[in-house]
Amino acid sequence: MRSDTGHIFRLENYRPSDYLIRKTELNFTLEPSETVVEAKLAIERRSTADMHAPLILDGDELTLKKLKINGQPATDFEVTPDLLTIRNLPQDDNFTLEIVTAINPTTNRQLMGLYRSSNIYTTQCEAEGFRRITYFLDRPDILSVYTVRLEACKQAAPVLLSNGNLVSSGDLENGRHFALWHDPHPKPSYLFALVAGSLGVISDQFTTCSGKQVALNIYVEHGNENRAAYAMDALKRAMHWDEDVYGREYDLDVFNIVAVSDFNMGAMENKGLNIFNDKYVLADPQTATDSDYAGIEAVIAHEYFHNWTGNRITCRDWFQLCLKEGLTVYRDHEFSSDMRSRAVQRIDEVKTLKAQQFPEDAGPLAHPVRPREYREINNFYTATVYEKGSELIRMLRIILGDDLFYKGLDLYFTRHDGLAATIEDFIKVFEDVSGRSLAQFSRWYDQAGTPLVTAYSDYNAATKTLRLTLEQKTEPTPGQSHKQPMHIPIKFALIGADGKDMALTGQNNADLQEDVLHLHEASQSWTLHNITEKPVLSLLRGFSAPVLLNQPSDDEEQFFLARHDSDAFGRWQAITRLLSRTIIENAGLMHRQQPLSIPPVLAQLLAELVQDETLDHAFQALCLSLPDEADIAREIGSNIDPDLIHASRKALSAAIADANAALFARIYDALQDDQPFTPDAAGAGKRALKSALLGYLAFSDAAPDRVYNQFATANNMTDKLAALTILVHHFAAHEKAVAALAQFEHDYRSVPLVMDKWFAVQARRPAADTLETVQQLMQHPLFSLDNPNRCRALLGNFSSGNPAGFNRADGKSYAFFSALIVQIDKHNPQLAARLLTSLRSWKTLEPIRRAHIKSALDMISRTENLSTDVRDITERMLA
Ligand code: B3K
Ligand code: ZN
Repeated sequence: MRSDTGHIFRLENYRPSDYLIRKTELNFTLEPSETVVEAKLAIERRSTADMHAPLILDGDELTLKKLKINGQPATDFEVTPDLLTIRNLPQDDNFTLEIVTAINPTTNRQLMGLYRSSNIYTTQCEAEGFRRITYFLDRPDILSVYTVRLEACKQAAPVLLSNGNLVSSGDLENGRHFALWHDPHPKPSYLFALVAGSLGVISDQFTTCSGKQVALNIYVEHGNENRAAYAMDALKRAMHWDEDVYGREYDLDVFNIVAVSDFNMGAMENKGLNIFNDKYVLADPQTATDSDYAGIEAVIAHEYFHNWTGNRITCRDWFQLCLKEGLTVYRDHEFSSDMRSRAVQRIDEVKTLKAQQFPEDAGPLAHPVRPREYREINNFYTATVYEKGSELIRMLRIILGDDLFYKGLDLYFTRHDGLAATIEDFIKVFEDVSGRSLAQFSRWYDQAGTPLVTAYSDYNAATKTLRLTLEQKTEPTPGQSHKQPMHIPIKFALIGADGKDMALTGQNNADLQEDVLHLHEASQSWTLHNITEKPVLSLLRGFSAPVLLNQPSDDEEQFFLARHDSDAFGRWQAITRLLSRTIIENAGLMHRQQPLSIPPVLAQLLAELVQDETLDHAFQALCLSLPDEADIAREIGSNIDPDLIHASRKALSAAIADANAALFARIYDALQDDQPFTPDAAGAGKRALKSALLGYLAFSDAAPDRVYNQFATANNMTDKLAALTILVHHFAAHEKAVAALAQFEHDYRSVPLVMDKWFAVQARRPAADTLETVQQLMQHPLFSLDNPNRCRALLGNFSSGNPAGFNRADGKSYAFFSALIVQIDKHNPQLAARLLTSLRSWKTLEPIRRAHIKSALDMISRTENLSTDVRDITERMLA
């Protein structure tokens, strides 16, 4: 492993490279334990560079076999596994460099660079994996045209793929064969990919808007071919959508996707050759849940959309990561909204943002959407860069309006096509098309932390005016003690007693569009005229800005919004607020050993919602699901006792279940059907509602049998897994739960992605002895610390999906978990560092647990030879 240098990379130190690599020819002689890589690079010295500037190429664990300059063996160079420095280069500004390296794909357990997974050679180069293949200027502003020749044993690797279009292929002596690929689009090294092995394939075609035929292939492990149809369908829909909505056409003859089982993240957008984690390709009704289907649709689209936002226009440096990621997440969110229910999609997005990004922004790992410094770039593929990055694009669209937003993007695509760009370039296109300054808006990229917006309103019946005041405040974050006011667009409406939005025309205020308040100052007021009755305020509609909203308002107003807000998001927000308040209040009462107080109107509200036939099932399911324990913990913010939150939340579920037992049972029964499974949004909504109801029915006497019945009779994985989860989480020791777990294991032993669900369900059981269960499951023959999906299923779900079970007051889970992080770090630092971020909110826990976590982090910190990845996260968490 590359050793930790402790070096900190800073945006302000960016400078262009002295040399460019115009062409890259690679020849791979693929062998499991020694693959030889011959690189021939057409180098150009920049006109601004010093003639004597050395050429310093990045490497990582490389063995140099040969080095030639203009065909002659090089003499003046220094080489280590991590660096190749060449001096006294030819006077001519253009010369060729030939580099031969040898690498071992089989022992590469980091899953970066070239590695073998289930006998398939595959690569992952983003962010800095290409330097594990050959010495190179491994930085995103070095764009090169690649020609790649692959050679391997034909029997072991009948499929040979790389980026671009296939030029030629054929047989060689000794049972070997080759393929030659050429990618005409200059690209950074992080988008290089190759795949070689024995794979099954499903194929299709796409005709682009200008009539070009594109061959589409999805390669999978043999036997999985019949589980790739949904991914193919999603790909074609994504290709159409990008043409329709953004005018973006695909630009090669072929688009290949390969699904592999050992992959550090979800997928990778390599030019013309996307490589995916199995999880985001393989699906059929028997093995995939509705959320798996939605995930496949979103990730297939996301990687495809990168072809323009990321590949054709890439990032100048890694500080600009959000340039491609935030924008592409925004695009995949919009795609999913168009494919499914927009309101439900938006609520899901906000739930994810709040669950993943808000805690990051509120804790020791907080960083701006565009960080200014990093020690290990892999640690910055975060919810802040991705999800908050996407929210910034959404705000930009609200601020500019649709027309200027699309005009700006068109300009971005023409002005920067084929280049490596920055956030400043991106902002500039919108300033140019609108003639407006976006200087204040740009602060969103540089200032970390979630702004808290407090709203006050004052209605004057005599003057028929409403005075609205909004204040914003952002708490200090690491390295940023002073925060400046941001431009925050707050969508809003005033709702009259009849439950309808009031008309808001002619308000004559520059910072008030029809339905948006533009907050620029630390505190700002608006006076609205001709308001004929005291309205109820619906604020932050559609979650128009990634802020925390503090709106002093009584429960009555929240109930009103829960019933009448015409914005579905606003409605859900009001319901969630009411449910959270109740759980928090009762946690306090429990702590003081006082009787609980659960207003019956809450159960009544949910009963009304579930009977309202104008609402779609998915939305009803969202309203019925109580806020997660982690959501509640975030609302409380400090001195958290996860046991109290768990108990209080459960008490509220029980009370709602009790009050609505007959109604919920009736609706649940009415939702049963024997229609064949379809993965569309309507079917998914129905299943979500059914399982939300079943969750409440778990509190009734007949529960285990009823839940087991859904488990046993389900014709799809969504229903089956929902039932299994309820059985295991509510009735762990009950014979039905034990039987269901055993049956599930028996039925799906040979399907790793489904076994991940089996591991996850057990890891998420909210009980003190889940630690022992997890320890036992680590001995399961199908568990492996080498496989990221298995680790995330068992250890990720335990540490970040089970607040009550993981946070045992005796601290034993923390000790166990931290020891494992150290162990995983030895072979897969990225995975270890990512898992470790589960502890990012540790400072919000009550003092006893906090002290235990501190010791666990101290133990990691004292460990020698930690990777840069884990050292960086540990030190920032302890700072
Ligand atoms: N760009 C990749 C992520 C690479 C992560 C490297 N540590 C997938 C994506 O965002 O589409
Ligand atoms: Zn991406």
